[in-house]
Amino acid sequence: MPQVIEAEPAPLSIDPARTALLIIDMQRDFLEPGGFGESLGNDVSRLAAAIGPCRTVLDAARAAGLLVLHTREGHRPDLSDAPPAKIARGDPSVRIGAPGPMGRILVRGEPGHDIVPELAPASGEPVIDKPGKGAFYATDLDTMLRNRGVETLLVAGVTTEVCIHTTVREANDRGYRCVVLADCCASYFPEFHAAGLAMIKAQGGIFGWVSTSAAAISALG
Ligand code: TIU
Repeated sequence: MPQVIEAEPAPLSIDPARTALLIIDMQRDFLEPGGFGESLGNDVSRLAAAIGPCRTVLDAARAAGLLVLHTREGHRPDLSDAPPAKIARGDPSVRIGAPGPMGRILVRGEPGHDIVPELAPASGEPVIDKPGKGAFYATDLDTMLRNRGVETLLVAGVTTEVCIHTTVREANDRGYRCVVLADCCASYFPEFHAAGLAMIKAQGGIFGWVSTSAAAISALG
């Protein structure tokens, strides 16, 4: 049964059977002190506000039987999939692969790579490990979505102007309709969060739509 979700620049009709919730990189490495986000000089406490709204949408999506997918940004322990240009940023003592209080920074299998407990994936929910900012680059996300007939993505996670933006641009070019849930996303820079959302919905929705957790829950309910 199609449902209408309130969004900008215009409401959107979605078919829940062809809609997926994509939660991007809600990992300890970005949200907690001692991880990758803090190693880049960021105030990681700025991302906490997205956890609660993400959880309410996650609960609603599970109750509605939506496909839920989670992504994690990170690298193989030998860093063979980490471009040297990506590693060579910031303070050398806390670069990707360096030891930290949550294990090696941005490395798969380390505690910091885990999704925060509030949003832990449930059994059967695909988890996509991605080496880049975009969730489609060097992953099987597109294959999974096409095999399930997905046409619309409800997008949540961090950070708005980096991994959310890159993923939404990749998804838009692949033909998916992206509805970015504003309060389920966050940035270390409030002004980038606001500008990032404005860019998505400008020009008649050039990359997608912007909505809220409440609107998504209402449409799924
Ligand atoms: N630094 C920053 O804002 N973000 C990232 O490095 N990755 C994601 O956004 N997930």
